[in-house]
Amino acid sequence: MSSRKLKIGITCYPTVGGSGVIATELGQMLAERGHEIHFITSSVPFRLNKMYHNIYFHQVEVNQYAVFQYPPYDIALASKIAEVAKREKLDVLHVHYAIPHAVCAILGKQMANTNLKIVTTLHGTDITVLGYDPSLTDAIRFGIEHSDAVTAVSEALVKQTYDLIQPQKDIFTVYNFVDERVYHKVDASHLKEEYGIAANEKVIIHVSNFRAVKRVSDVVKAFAKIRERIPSKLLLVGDGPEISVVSRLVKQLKLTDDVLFLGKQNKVEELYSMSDLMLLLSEKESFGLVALEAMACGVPCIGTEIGGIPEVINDSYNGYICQLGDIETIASKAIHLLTNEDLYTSFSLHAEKTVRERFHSSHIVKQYEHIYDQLVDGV
Ligand code: GMT
Repeated sequence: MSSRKLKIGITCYPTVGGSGVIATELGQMLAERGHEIHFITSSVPFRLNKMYHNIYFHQVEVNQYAVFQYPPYDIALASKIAEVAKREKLDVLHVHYAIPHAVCAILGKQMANTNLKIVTTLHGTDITVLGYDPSLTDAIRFGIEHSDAVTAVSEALVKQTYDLIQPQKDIFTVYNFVDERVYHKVDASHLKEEYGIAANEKVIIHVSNFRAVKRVSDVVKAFAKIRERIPSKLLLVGDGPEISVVSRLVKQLKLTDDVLFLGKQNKVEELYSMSDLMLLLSEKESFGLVALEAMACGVPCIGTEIGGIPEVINDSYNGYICQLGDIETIASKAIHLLTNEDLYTSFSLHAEKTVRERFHSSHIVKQYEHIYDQLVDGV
């Protein structure tokens, strides 16, 4: 346990999404390690579902005034950061996303006139999407360069940030993690039965926010080919803009009985535990937290050679890496794995081992603590 107890503010998007999940889990684990945590967000983070005496929540409220065409969220957040930083004497503010959170943190620090240290974690969407919009590049670079420390969730994202934004700043990779107390294999055989899935059927799972970049249609197309050879069901977990396109494709391919649309779910660890394989076939993905969650439950993954995915899924060890859109290869690798028991068992064990050895929460949380300590000590 770190000897120094810090007062740490955390700002993130509190709604469903990997960055919000990581920010919240990190806050909880830091609290368990004795730090005082102050979430400064627009609503209570959705994963913050346990009571901690040393976690506080400060709501950012955005008032609607007729004179403003858009509600001034960024100014409201900066003001709240200033208020909390001053009153609570925060040592560190850890923000997730350069835009708008790092920029708001810098403004809030100036308003408060304190020695607050700002740590920014890049999660990908701000860089991969906004980095291509030249009107925002300067703002992202400003947020990065004026943070005291910057981390990114994969080596690929570090590289992409330098390529697209060219900041004059060191960016360190700190990988994502899962709470191993939650994500591990549990007995979910009853659930399989309740979903009406026969014992001999394999279960393939995909979890995402159904944005176009997640290429959920490729998941369905690959599943259609797997289904021709192996009795199986596809679980689609999550919701988002592409859902109607995907459900149309499922009908066209006559897979209605074999694809289960489960919508947004909370206890995903039980769904992973009843699954045999995860497909993550995105065209943009800085890390792929859902792959790590599945692997922690012993589920091998097939992912695309995109962004940080190959840093999580190691080809032919705990899963397979395929080219984006190469449905034939994705399906044939899935069939090979699902029909070869020894190979499957070794991939499944390797998946759990990878999470334990490379992405263990205690190891990752210590890396963040080390960054905070160095900043506060002025090293
Ligand atoms: O993938 C999304 O659309 C959500 C986004 C978010 O902000 O939560 O996910 C990003 O951050 C996650 C946590 O670090 C990563 O696991 C995802 O790979 C990353 N998404 C993209 O890069 C597209």
